[in-house]
Amino acid sequence: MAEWTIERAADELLNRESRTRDGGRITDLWPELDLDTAYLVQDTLLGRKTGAGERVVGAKLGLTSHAKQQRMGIDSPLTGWLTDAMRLPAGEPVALDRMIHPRVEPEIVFTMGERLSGPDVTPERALGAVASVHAGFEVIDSRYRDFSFALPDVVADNASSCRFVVSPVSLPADALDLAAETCRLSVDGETVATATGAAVQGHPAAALALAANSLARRGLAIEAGWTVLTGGLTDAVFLGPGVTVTAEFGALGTLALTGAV
Ligand code: OOG
Ligand code: MG
Repeated sequence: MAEWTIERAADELLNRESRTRDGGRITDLWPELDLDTAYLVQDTLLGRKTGAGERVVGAKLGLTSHAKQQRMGIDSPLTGWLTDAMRLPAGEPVALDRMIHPRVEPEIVFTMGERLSGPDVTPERALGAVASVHAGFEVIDSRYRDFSFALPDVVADNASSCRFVVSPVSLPADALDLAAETCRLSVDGETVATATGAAVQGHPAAALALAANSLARRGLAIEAGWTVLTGGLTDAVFLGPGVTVTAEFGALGTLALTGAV
């Protein structure tokens, strides 16, 4: 068997994605895959996608809430990339045929008005760079069997990114109390979880600052115009054909998503 390299790991994950097939943890086969190397895999994977014509439109945070950390068994937040191919229009059924085992999670989403470059970004400075705040959904899909991974695995896999939806309703950041913003998540009309914005790192702006500071360690910044997903407020829920997931936010409005039949 050929040796594991950054390129091979990126190709393995891309192959799983394009064949809609999951597989075992890469760290089981390549125990030397550490966090720094995993981010190089993530960037290589992104390079393959942009090389094929996709455009970077933002960044995502993952595992920023206790609910998500507990479910995935990993207590460290991470970042990943968003491309234009992942963006879905709000209100349309989501085609599931290219996905392995999709799950949906409600998130508070920022549109950036200014570039935000770490290190030492504070939540206050982060919020000052925001143009608007929105309700959103992330559809996550892991290229690992049963969403079972160690931190380097999920980092390499671009933080289980798959699709995202941003509500057309937007508010300026200073128009609402983001830590107190409520979210009720329901599946086919039945409430399954509730949370407030404080679920993500105490405040969504703290999550945004965390993203800027962690990207800065790799010489990267959050660019003006980008979309930033601040992380699932609640545990993610299964998305199947005909399943409707609704997130009722306090000030940010209600957003619903249905799996196409
Ligand atoms: C990892 C991605 C986590 C979030 O919002 O916490 C994430 C996973 O749960 O598979 O996107
Ligand atoms: Mg997410």
